[in-house]
Amino acid sequence: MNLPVFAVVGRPNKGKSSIVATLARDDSVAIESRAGSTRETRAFPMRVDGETLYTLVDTPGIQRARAVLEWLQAHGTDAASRPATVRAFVEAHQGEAKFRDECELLRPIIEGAGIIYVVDGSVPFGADYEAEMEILRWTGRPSLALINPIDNEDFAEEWRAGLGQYFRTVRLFNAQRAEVTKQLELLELFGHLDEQWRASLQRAVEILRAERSRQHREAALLIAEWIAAALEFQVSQRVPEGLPLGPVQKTLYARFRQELQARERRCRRQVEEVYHYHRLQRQEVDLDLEAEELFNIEQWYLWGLDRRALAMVAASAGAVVGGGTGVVLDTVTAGLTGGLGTLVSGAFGAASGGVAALRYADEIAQLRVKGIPSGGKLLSVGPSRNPNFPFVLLGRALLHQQRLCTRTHADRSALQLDAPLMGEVEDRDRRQLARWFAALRLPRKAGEARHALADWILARSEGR
Ligand SMILES: Nc1nc2c(ncn2[C@@H]2O[C@H](COP(=O)(O)OP(=O)(O)O)[C@@H](O)[C@H]2O)c(=O)[nH]1
Ligand SMILES: [Mg+2]
Repeated sequence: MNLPVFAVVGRPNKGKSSIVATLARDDSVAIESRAGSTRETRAFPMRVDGETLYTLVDTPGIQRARAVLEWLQAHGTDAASRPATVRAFVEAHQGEAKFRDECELLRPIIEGAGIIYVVDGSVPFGADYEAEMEILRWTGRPSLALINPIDNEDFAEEWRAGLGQYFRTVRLFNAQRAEVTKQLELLELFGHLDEQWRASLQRAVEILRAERSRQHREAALLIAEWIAAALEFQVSQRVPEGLPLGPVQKTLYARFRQELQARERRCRRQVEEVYHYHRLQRQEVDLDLEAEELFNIEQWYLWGLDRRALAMVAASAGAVVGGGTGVVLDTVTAGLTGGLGTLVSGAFGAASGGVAALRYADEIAQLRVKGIPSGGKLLSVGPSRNPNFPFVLLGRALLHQQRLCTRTHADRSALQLDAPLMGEVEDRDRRQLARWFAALRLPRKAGEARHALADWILARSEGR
């Protein structure tokens, strides 16, 4: 089958490699601020489930267009023979150092690739670009031009007019930030330019749409599973008769915290894999159980969870549970280990007058001490009963997922995860979430709640 191949061409440092990375969804494509870093032509196939849908070819920058065009004009006879003249140029200059880059970038085109010509919309158009556009026209291959607004769009209109003389199709396309819908539009556009690729590209677009939905679904399930697991997470340790409990309490709480953090990181890596990010750098802050997020009333406001809302949420969750007392209202932080307990009372004492607020705060992870028949004690920390805990986990997971969905594989900046948690959860949704979180804590209802939560997360990611 004749699969579409696109050669991405243009001057050095215009975002060619970035467009290849974005359209091939490949974060291994080399992108550098140094001009002339791409010296070889390299093909990057776009594969879904092992099937190649189309191929992007990254090429070195055009630099000696005028000399090439002079050669072509001296050797070309008529318009019909122009593509053959371009081929003759490549054959005649094969291996010559002077035209090395030009031969490299023309080769895939004379072998049948379509052309994506890239310019920078933040610098002015100039007549000296005309030689290279003319060469591309000589190849006779289907083509379109993309204006990449590297710093801004200041000269986009000027470019549009200039490019319009050489290309039937000109689009503004941000190499590093183009949304998925924009990427798919571009593929469809190319299908219209070349009849023989129309069917393949239409199919590619359908497969990519389906893949996107599958990715959102998998990510939603991973996040729901992580939150469900976090809500039942517990660590315990035996302490032989006669040994002091204090030191064990401390290490046990540290373990609880570290393992939760590790699980959250694991969930994030899995979600990144789902969206095909394999070498992301991140700017992230680990889940901190003593942190503001959980104990700071400001953060609750961020979620719309002021104390009254939280009490309501807890009460409605209690109704679902059917236990009368609900999940949180009656418990006090009695069981907390010293350090954490002090911290909680400190934070809330200062913020809102002590015990009343503590009642809503609940403990993050209750410490339990049980006698065991063989002698000694069993100490356990968790699971967390704090009503705010799953909201914080969800907020962090949604932020991470949203950042992944709105970036491209050309963006090499660190993933910014130290932003505030997302705030826009509607009142109704918040109450619904609280009910699912309560149900997640009940073995009989957990499965159903996990699915409901995953569906809710999925609905939020649609359209991204
Ligand atoms: N801000 C911004 N920078 C870009 C964009 N496209 C490319 N760059 C940067 O420009 C430089 C060259 O990009 P690259 O894709 O390697 O260009 P190439 O030489 O044409 O392949 C890199 O530092 C990119 O990060 C863009 O759309 N926005
Ligand atoms: Mg490059």
